[in-house]
Amino acid sequence: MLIRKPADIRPSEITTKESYLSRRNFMKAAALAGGSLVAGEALPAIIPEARRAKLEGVVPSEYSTDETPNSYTDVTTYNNYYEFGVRKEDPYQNSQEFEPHPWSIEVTGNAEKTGTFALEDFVKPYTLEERIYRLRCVEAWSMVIPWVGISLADVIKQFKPLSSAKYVVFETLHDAKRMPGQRSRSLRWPYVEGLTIAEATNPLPILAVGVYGEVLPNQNGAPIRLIVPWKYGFKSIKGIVKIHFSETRPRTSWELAAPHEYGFYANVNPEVSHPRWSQARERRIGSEQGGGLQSLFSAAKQPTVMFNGYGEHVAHLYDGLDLRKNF
Ligand SMILES: Nc1nc2c(c(=O)[nH]1)N[C@H]1C(S)=C(S)[C@@H](COP(=O)(O)O)O[C@H]1N2
Ligand SMILES: [Mo]
Repeated sequence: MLIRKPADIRPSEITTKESYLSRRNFMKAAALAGGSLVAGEALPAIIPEARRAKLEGVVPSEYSTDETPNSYTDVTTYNNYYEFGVRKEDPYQNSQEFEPHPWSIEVTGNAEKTGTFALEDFVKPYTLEERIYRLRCVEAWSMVIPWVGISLADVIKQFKPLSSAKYVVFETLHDAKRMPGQRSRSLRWPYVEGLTIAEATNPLPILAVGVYGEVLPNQNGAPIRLIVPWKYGFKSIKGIVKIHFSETRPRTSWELAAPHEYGFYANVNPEVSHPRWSQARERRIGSEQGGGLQSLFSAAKQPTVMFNGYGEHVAHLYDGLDLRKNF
């Protein structure tokens, strides 16, 4: 695996892991001391338009993992985002010209409230939380990423879905002029993903607008993308322009591309192999471990955990469901 260093990011601009972690500990201590006080004082979410702008009023989340996050370079140069090309380095290399502002999100379907909302207005009512989550790609690699986002459950409740809304469907921007990967038929466009209403209203999923305390880089799905930490990475759709409350289950992009390989549920499951490879183990991405024992260690595969380790929060969603059939 070859990871290129972003040429136009000076090392001084990259948040060092040390300074980042000490800030994180400070935030944790503040949260423990102040609890709701800290959350109560959070500013309404404002999404600045400048690249790498800091997000204000971010509060730490109880759902964060204690694992050490991957470096900023790992998180922003090793990506899947077929709208900008199919190789891991393509999204970083091909998305820098992309302008994600202005941006609006259309909410349609079986809900009391629907309409088209400017990104600002869409995000404003909610608290920005830092959620450090593991991301497990179906390709058997993983990272730990300090996302910043808003609770998807809070957003969904606000639109008051009707009882006929059984699924929440998400769509990525479809604009081949701005997304060069869409000029090829690597997938059927627009990219579509979906969750059951129970999954979408579970406390874990977020709509991320930032990473490492800053606005989302284009390659990570700017300006807004989904994060569903107990599912394979492809469920975490980027560049969302549409949210639809549906009575019927959507046919998602990866299901359409290869139905035997990518199921609708896509729950991380070490016992159910992808038809072409095992899901029992995973490789933690690590390009900046500094060589020696550490890099040997990080290159080694580690066992994959059921539901990516989030079982206590989500296993009940699948009671009585055969997870081999419903993969
Ligand atoms: N629109 C869109 N969303 C997408 C993808 C994509 O190709 N297009 N790739 C998915 C896959 S396979 C993964 S593993 C994650 C990667 O997210 P990251 O690059 O921020 O780590 O994004 C997901 N979201
Ligand atoms: Mo993935």
